[in-house]
Amino acid sequence: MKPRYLVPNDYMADPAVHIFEGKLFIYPSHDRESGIPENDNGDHFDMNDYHVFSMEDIDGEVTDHGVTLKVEDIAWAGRQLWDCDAAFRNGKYYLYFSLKDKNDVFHLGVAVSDTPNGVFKAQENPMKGSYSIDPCVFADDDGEYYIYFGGIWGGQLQRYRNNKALESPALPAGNEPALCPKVARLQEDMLEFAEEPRDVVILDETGKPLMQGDTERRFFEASWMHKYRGKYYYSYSTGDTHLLCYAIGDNPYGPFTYRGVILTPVVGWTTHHAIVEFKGKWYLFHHDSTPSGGKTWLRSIKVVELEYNPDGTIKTIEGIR
Ligand code: FUB
Repeated sequence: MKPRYLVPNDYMADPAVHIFEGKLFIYPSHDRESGIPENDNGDHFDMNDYHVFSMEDIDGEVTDHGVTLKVEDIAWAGRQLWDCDAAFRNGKYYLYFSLKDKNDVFHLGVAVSDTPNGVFKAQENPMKGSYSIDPCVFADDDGEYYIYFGGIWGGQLQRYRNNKALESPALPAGNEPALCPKVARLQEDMLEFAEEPRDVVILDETGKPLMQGDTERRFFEASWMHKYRGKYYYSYSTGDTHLLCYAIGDNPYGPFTYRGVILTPVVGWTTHHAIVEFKGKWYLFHHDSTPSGGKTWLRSIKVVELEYNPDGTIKTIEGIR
């Protein structure tokens, strides 16, 4: 399949994708030109609402369901609606989002709707004990739901250790184990963590945790989880080395063993994705900044087919063709 841009008339990024009601539903963040200069904190990603999109077929029409949640409708909001994800449980749809509070600290929020396309109503407060960015919710076959999250640099993960805020942010040294993304099982009401978040440990081929200096393999942001032939595939972005990578484990908590690159760098600084099976084929939804002429803060979502090798490894996709 030829890679396809999905929303050519606007800028959307960070796609999360799920099959609801037999259709593909896409939950992106909504980039806009705010005039804020680019910096390492990501201040240029000053997004202030979300749209939801759906498709009945991978090459079919993309329906824009309009604005489904806005910064101004979230009581605890400061600024910056970054990556989000959605889940369905017990007849309700839940939208998980990254947002800075009034003190400019990122937390995760939840908003609820009766339909997959929203409108979503946000809870009064952030999820208790949540921090950093990029929620990804995974529904396991046994009925449990898990939330993965975290992102370094502008995503603020370096401000925490053992789920507690540090007095001053600190990244590990290059020869120390890398900062890990987090995972927690969700409560049955889907509104809070059911447990303290745990580290998602990514191991190298010798069984040792990846080091912070291993920048082509260590975690930076953009968690995604999918299951293939009974194995758990945790995938993520390496941020400043611009790769989408994956690691395989035997359960939702890991550890996961690094297995390779899913997508080589694209045009634009960030790379972010979702992997889903739809009508018997697997797809990688991701974004790049080609349509905006390389402006990192104006990204466009696209889809391309993803293929596995017979041994369950993923065939690397070239980001720039
Ligand atoms: O869209 C803002 C941030 O850029 C996301 O939260 C990160 O994953 C990166 O794509």
